[in-house]
Amino acid sequence: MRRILVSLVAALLLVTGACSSTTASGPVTINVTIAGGKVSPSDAKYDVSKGSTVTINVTSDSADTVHVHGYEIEKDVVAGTPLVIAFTADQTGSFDVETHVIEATIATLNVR
Ligand SMILES: [Cu+2]
Repeated sequence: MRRILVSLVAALLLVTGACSSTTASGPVTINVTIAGGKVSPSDAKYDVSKGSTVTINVTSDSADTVHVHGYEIEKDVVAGTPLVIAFTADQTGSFDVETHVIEATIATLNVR
């Protein structure tokens, strides 16, 4: 019984890992949609290799601000106008990407 449970948990981790996180080294692209006061993805985890380019494409139906913690990149999003934030992940650590108007966490970047 315990063994079944363990493999079930492992399978679940594999499935959720495949959806919400990318482990590949190289560039990371995150496509963000803010609509109706909700953000997608919401609280996704991304593994990023140090030195990789991170590109965050944001489209929103309302004005907001996107903040990449640690890198201190903060950009205003205009409703209906796509915003691109691109930077090199040259600091290691765990960094939240947030919206400051609807106060949501879009993603956490784990740079190592
Ligand atoms: Cu913030």
